[in-house]
Amino acid sequence: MLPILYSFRRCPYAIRARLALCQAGVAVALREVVLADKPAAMLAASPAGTVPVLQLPSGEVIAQSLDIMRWALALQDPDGWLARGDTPEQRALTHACDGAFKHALDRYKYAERHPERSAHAWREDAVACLIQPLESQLSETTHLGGEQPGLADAAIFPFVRQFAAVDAAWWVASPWVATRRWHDRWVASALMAACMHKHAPWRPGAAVTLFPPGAQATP
Ligand SMILES: N[C@@H](CCC(=O)N[C@@H](CS)C(=O)NCC(=O)O)C(=O)O
Repeated sequence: MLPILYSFRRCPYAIRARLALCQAGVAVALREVVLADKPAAMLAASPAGTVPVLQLPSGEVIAQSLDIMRWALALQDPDGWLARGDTPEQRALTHACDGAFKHALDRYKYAERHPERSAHAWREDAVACLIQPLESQLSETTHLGGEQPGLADAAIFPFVRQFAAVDAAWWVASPWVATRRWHDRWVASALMAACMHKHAPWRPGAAVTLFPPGAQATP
């Protein structure tokens, strides 16, 4: 029996979980979810109803994306993502990403729903709490923990991807050269390609979709 991953292709939390599972080479049965029509089996496993959710064969449920990343990399971590990418400084950046940055990103992205401030003001907040700190580190090293990527890079990148896409013309002309280079490397990576395949929504009784692509059901 494989662990089951309830996932949504474009969700940044689900993307970070898939990046870690793929990097670790840990096989799961992927169940693509439509957020407006969540499967009863997923809600039974995790009533909070957020993706990603990982349900282990033991019945244990991991419903936080960072916990799924750490679970996968604790099993197999061929390139040392945990050792390189989980320092206190990087944890602080990931915390800023999931907190203040995500808050500002949602409002920058859907500024019309938050007329109390302009899109520009939300974007300034997002830059101050994450993009600037990223830029100062990535001006020194290719990735957050050195020349090779680690956990924090994979945890943070999907959110920067979303930020960059809100106003792509602004992003490509922005002064965040090192962060853009880092973002572009991740966008073009084999790992992202493997994580972004499109899958039809899962229905009870559907054939198993193995993830990462090419994974073997039995070791
Ligand atoms: N803290 C959670 C957050 C996950 C989350 O908020 N995912 C969003 C999708 S990007 C979600 O499922 N939202 C519920 C919904 O849209 O119904 C984690 O790290 O996994």
